[in-house]
Formats: sequence, C-alpha cells, structure tokens
Amino acid sequence: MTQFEKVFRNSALHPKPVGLVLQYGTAGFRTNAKELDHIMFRMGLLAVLRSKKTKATIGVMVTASHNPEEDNGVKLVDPMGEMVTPSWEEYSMQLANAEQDVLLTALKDVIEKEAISMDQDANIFIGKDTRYRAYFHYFNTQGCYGSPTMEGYYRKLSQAFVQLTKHAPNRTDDQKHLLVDGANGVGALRLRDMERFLQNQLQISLFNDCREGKLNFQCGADYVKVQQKPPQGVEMSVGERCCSFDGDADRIVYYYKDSDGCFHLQDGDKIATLIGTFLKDMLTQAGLDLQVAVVQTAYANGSSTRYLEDVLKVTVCCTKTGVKHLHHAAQEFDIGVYFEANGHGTVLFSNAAVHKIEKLAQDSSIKNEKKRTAAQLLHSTINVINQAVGDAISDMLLVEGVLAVQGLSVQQWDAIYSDLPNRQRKIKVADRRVITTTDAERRVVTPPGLQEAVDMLVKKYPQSRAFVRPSGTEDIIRVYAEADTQENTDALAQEVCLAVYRLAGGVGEEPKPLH
Ligand code: NG1
Ligand code: ZN
Repeated sequence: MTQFEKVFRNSALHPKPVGLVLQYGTAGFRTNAKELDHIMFRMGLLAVLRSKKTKATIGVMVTASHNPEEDNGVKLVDPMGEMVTPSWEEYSMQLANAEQDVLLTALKDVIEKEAISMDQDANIFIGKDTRYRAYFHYFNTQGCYGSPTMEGYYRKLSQAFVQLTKHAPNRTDDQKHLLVDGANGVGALRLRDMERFLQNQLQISLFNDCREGKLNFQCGADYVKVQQKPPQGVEMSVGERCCSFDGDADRIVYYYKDSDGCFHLQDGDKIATLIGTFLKDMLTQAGLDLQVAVVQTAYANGSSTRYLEDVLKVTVCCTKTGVKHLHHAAQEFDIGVYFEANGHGTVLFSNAAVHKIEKLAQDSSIKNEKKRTAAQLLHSTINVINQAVGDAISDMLLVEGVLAVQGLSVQQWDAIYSDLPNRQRKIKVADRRVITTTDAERRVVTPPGLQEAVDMLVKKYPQSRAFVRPSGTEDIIRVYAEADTQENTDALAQEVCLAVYRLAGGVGEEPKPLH
C-alpha cells in the first residue's frame, strides 16, 4: 500500500461532514470539539508536510485557550515556536475544507507547490491543554530555553528569576507572596512542578488548580479581564498581589483589592508599561543606546497609550488583534515589548541587542557599579523571558522580578497611570464577515454607514473611543468602548451595539443595556 493509499483509507475514519467549511482564524481552527475530528487528522498530515519542508520539528497545539471546556482547537507552530507562515495557513484551509473525495488531490497539490521531498523524515511535537489531560511542550530552539525538557525549561527560567531577585535583597515575606489563579488549566499543573526551582524567592498560593470540567469557568484571565472582577475560588485579602492565567497558560493579568473593597486590574497594558519602564531605566543606567518599542492593539486602554507616548516617550505601534501580528511588529525593534490588553504577550530582543547586553554584562573592566548591575539585570531579564511565545509563567516571573528590583508594591505599580473606564460587548449577526475593517481594526469599511454612526456616537462623550470588529475566534462581532466615566462608557457601548445590530444584520433580540 502506498503512503497515499494509507492516508486515503485512514481519512475515511475521520470523515469531514459534507459542506462544513471552517476558517483558520487568529488561533488556528477553533470550534465545538465535535466538529474537529477531520480537522485534527488533516492538520496532522499538514504538520508532516511542513516538517519535511522545513527539515525541522513542527508543533501541533491542541487547545481552545480561554474558550469553554466543550470547545477545542488546533494550530500549527513553526520551528522556532512562532505561528505558521500565512501561505501555509492557506494550505490548512484547503486541506481542512476539501471534501473526502478530493482530499488526496489537495494534499498532492501542497506537495507539488512546495516541492516537498517525501523521503525527508518528519518530526512533530504535540501539545495539548488539560481538555485532554495531557500536555507536552515543544522545543526546537537548540537549547536557548534551557535543555529541551520541561525540567530544563523550569530551571532556566527559575535561575534567571533568582538572579533578578539577588538585586532586591530586602524583600519582605509579603513581597514574595503571590496568589495565582490557574483557571483549572495546564498552567496550574506546570506551576506546581516548577515551584521547587524558585528557591523560596516566590511563595505561591495556587487556586483553581485543575478541577476537571471547570476550565476557564468563572475564573482565569479572560473572565477577570472581561468581567472586571476577581475569579471565583480565590481567597484574596486587602492589598494582596494576585494573578490569573488562562486555560492554556499563555495569558496573564494581575489584580488586587484595596481597603474599600474596590477591585483593581493590572492587565496586559499595565504589564507592558511596567516592563517598558524597567527596560528604559536599565538601558539608561547601563549606557546602552537601544530602541524600546511597545506594540499594542486597538483594545489597549487609551491611558496606557498616552502614558507610553507622552511620559515614557517610547515608540508605540498598533496592530491587528492576535499575537502573530504583534509578534511580527515587535521584531522590527532592538527591543519590542508586546502585549494584548487581555494579557497575551512577551518581549523580543534583536540578536544585536542580546549581543550588546551580554558583552556588557560580562565586561569585568567596568568600574561603575550601577552600570555593571544594570547590564547584569538586563541579561537576567533576557533569560527569564520566553521570546518564542508568550508564556504566562515566564511573564509572571518577569513581572515579579521587575517589581522586586524596582521595589514596587502592586499599588504603586497600579498608580503609574489610571485606566479609562472601558467596556467590551458581543453582538450576534447573521454573517460576521459583513463587517470589514481597516487601520489595525480601528475603523469599519463595510457595511456602509456603520463607521459614520460610530463616529457620531463617540462625539457625544468626553475622552471617548469605540470600535467594532468581527471576532476571529468566535462567531460574533466585538464592540469596545471607553470614555471618561463608566456610565458614559456603558451608554456608548450600548449605542454602538445597537448601531451594529441595525446596520450589520443583528440576529435575535436587540442588545439591551447591561444594567
Ligand atoms: P478575537 O476573538 O479575534 O477577538 C480573541 C482575543 C485576542 C486573542 C485571540 C486568540 C480579545 C478582544 N480578543 O480574539 O486578543 O487573544 O482571542 O486567543 O481579547
Ligand atoms: Zn490562551
């Protein structure tokens, strides 16, 4: 039996429902797990081809991130941990949506177009979240994240974190203590394993540590960010520093409760600002001339953008939603800090920047103590960061390290700037593709009249901003609004929802005010 005959026979065991068409969205294929059997089979085929083509290990990540337990998803990961290139996203769509009888033709088409040698070996690493109670991390980075095992990874990050805290000798127990909401996902399991490498420099109280069937349920980074309230299942006292991961542990947000019981959120924007400020400080002290940029999306709070541009005076860019866009933009700078407001993100250092920092950190002829320390801190910072992909645990250690070195409490960090009140809403429409956007998704192109309507509404409220875009991961339209007060923000969000409902083919009942 030839390879192709085998593929054909096996594909019949994972048949594609006739007529079902799925899109490779921001986060790969993602929908109810019941619809994904043929997709998993076919993405396996494509991963093999991609591996043969690149002559390297390819990752297949099976997860639906922050979505509910019954959903699942799959995406391919290129050799250095980055998203698969766009032309291969096209191929995955062709393969995924080919009816049974033309699957082999679609497969052969990719082989031919990419001139793939079928004799080449293939190597695939599969990662899964706790939806299937299994998880593997994939490494293809020649040791730059420690030896290619989970333990090697823990060791490398922990050592870098401990190095950072050496420059913050007088931390109290309170400062070392952190509450972590694991979203009942994979991050909770991994954090448990990692704790022993942290040498008591971080004392973690772990909540929502993997109750079956409760993944992202009333907990996790998405819940906390969107609901703007603490997760269920976390016992937080006044002023205690807390953070939430999402189910697949690539998002993180921080928060605390003040003495009036008010909830304060430090989201991806605040994390990016904290890190940006720290890096700029250290570069100045080290006398290094490297450009720091912060990459955001339209969801970044207006106050954060203003602070970064006007006070910190770093370059700020805005890209479309989805880490692949941010990652790309961040690669253009010496140091690119990128975070989505929802807590996805990391920091990228160019090779030249790494080289300069390493050289300075190892230069024993430097007499200036402050300069030497700054260079060493920058060096440890690079080591605590996972540059391939945002990892909630690595981001957590980075934030903890920066707070320690800067001697900042969670309240002081929060006070760097005040968020504008904001609201996110979802609207169901018959076909979300009727809304198309431009300018990093900040303006609507179609349907006609919708952007004009949004512009008119925005004019009614001080310091306000609103935009509308189709989600890439759910079958809905997202609405975002911010303004001077929560009341105005909610009123604006409501009016924009109505405009979307009326002009873009809303289904079901008209959107109602939240309160
Ligand atoms: P969509 O559904 O396209 O808005 C959501 C998040 C993205 C990103 C992806 C992937 C928001 C508003 N959107 O995308 O930032 O995280 O999921 O998980 O949070
Ligand atoms: Zn996620």
